[in-house]
Amino acid sequence: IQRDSKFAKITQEHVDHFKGILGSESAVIDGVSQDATDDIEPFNSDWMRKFRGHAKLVLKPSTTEEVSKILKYCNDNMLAVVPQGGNTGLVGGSVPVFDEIVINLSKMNQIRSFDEVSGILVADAGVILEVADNFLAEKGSIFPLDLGAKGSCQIGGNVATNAGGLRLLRYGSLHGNVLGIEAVLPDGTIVDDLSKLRKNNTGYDLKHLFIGGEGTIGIITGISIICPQRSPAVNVAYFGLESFEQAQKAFTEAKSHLSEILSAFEMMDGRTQKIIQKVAGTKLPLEGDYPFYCLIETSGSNADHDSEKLQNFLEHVMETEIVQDGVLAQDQTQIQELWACREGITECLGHWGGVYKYDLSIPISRMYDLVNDVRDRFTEAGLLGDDESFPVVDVVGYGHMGDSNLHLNVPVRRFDKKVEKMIEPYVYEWVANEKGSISAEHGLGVTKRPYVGYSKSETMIRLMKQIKDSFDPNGIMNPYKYL
Ligand code: FAD
Ligand code: 2HG
Ligand code: ZN
Repeated sequence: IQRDSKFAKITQEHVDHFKGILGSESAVIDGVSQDATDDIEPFNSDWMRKFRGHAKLVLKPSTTEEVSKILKYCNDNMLAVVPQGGNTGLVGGSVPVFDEIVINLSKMNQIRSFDEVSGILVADAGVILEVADNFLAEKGSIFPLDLGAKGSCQIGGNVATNAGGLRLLRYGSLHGNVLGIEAVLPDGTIVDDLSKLRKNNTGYDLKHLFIGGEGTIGIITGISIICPQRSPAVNVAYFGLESFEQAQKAFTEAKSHLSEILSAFEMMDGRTQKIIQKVAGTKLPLEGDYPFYCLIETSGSNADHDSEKLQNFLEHVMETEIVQDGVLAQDQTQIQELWACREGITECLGHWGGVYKYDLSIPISRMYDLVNDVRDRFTEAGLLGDDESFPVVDVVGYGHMGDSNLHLNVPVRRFDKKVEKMIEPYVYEWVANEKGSISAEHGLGVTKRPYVGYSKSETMIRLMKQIKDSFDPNGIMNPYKYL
């Protein structure tokens, strides 16, 4: 793709104008007069170090009014922008493609209110997810979303990507939990829809366009979200299984034995567990080697009752040989150790240099067949192997099994067109044949934009374009992505 010449290039005059809006110099990082400075680098490259933009300007507004003034000026002057939260997105959506201005929300980090009776939290978009959750923990509540990047991702970024995460199985998606949104449109209009109502059937529910909108129609500056009671009793079990069929049986059994206390059901293949052992030195919880592992979390209100249920479940699945071996965390430290076997995978996969990532919704019975098919393709082509001469290190699968969401990852020693051509569009065709989705939770960004047609019809894409055009007629919001 080429830089769209309709966008203006940043001048010193623009920079001076933004310095006027934001007041302090620290809210503007500017490499206009020099070449892009070191300070700008982290805002230009994504978490995977796969995408690198060339922004010369990063703006860090502290208030919704500042965001409004910035966007209005950008829109009037045809300056393209990229909204940026914690920059942990995995589809290249949070960094510029060319010289778009980065509007980073990290200074908008205040909790606005919390209602202890209803559990409704209202907060700035730039609050870090873990900070929000720690705040809620003190009030006996929990943020209804949890994910491995919680220490750096922002709740506004989570909403903008409609992140799914580790507890969707229990609490549902952000489309259900987010009650209201405050956002700024490209022309500077502030949309104040920070509703605290659970029920409100008074016309089109426009907040849903911002949830998962990936910064293409406006900037989310605040959210209101319903937060459930934090369960005093949390238990985690980790077990090894002989096959993916057994993992499916274990899931069915978990639903029937643990029912209302089941809060997560995650699957990791044996390869991912070997990788975290090798790369991060993680001590694996079980002695033997198994092709599949599952992690179950329960959250309930009565520790004794829940432990007994989980213990009985574990005995049942071991007696019936659904599960080969298992372990139950005995304390908080062990809970974290077990979770690390799941949450640590993404980081370790980057170890060899690059990763091709596919985040897919697939009918549960077919989830792992794709991983095997892709691995077979590389093996047959002689591209996968242990030593440096092979570009592909391995083909692994893990993910939110309870939500039929597979994370297919292909760690590589170097990015290679030959490798890419073997997976794309193969993977997308495979998923479309199963009526799945080519992006279950990470979004479209740069990487999935060309392939949206595998999951959305022409009519749907046309309607999406109409929505984009009506919110952002100049196309300044996060260009070259999404659509
Ligand atoms: P960014 O990466 O900064 O931005 C993401 C997108 O949202 C970009 O398009 C950006 O333009 C837009 N955006 C950001 N803030 C705003 C805003 N205020 N207004 C409008 N647009 C905005 N995702 C899952 O769904 N489930 C997981 O389990 C999960 N686990 C992860 C684990 C790791 C280790 C990592 C690195 C990522 C993981 N992700 C997961 C990816 C996930 O999308 C992000 O972690 C998170 O939701 C993005 O938040 P962020 O603040 O970092 O947003
Ligand atoms: C997770 O569930 C994230 O850990 C990241 O969604 C998945 O890296 C991935 O493919
Ligand atoms: Zn995930």
